Amino acid sequence: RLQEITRMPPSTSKFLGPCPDTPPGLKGPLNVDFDYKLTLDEVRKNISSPLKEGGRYKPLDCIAQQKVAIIIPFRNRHEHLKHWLYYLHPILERQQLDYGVYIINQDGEGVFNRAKLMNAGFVEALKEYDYDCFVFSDIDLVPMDDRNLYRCFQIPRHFSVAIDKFDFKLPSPANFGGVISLSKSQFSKINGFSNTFWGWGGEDDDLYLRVIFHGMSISRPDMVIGKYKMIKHVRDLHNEQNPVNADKVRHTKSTMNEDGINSLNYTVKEIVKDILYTWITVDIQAPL
Ligand code: UDH
Repeated sequence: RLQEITRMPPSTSKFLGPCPDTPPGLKGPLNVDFDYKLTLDEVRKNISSPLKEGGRYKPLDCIAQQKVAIIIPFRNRHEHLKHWLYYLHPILERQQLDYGVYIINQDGEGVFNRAKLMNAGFVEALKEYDYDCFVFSDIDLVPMDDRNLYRCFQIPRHFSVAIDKFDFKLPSPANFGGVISLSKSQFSKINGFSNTFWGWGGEDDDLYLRVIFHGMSISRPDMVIGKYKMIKHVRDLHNEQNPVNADKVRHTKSTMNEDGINSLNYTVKEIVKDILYTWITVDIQAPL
């Protein structure tokens, strides 16, 4: 027995093959509810994946096909964060991703800017690791089927196509909000999100147009695999619907190449590494 063990190579990592296209451990449809009460510490204890500090994971028995940064825009949604982490870490492990979770926390009480936080997340995640795929996800959306693979595709991907709040129907064919992915090159090609959509609305439509105006389209899972539960909430403070935003989308074509990753400015106030996530507080110069 001892002989057998000593004959094994000292490190098996260089002998690992690529992970299969279809991860073998997926469960399909999942039960998702938000009725349980757990503290963040209980969530930490509950998750059996061998996570590394910063909410990082990679499969142990194969080389992941993609390196995926999950970027979540955030302010004052701690209950939602717990639910998201509780459900998503086990799903992402089963999906055999080499991934990291980035919570991009908007500093201060100024007007919220979801899209600018996404851009900051893209830049910050790339400082840490050579990610080739970016999943941008709202904190309140949990997939109800783990076959909805959080990875990148030949064209930008829209994951959250059938949300319970919208009767499991796609609100419009141009819908590109909620949970989406773009590869590093797709995101760079469109110059990321706009930085100028303050308050609620429009930034997801602007992103959709950026994709279309750069000659791409979007792909989606079917309406069974693309089911989501949204955590119920009221409208947040300082994220009122902004009537200016709808009009801005009419100018996307002329503004997109000057407004985005290439014009992004923000300052990092704090980076905290938890076992479940990397928490980055950013000052995005929000108007009060
Ligand atoms: N977000 C925060 N904090 C905020 C605002 C937004 O973390 O104060 C993030 C969070 O990830 C959220 C995402 O930005 O999931 C999108 O914002 P949203 O949830 O406000 O947008 P949604 O379209 O809801 O989901 C709109 C208001 C719903 C009012 C419902 C009244 N029944």
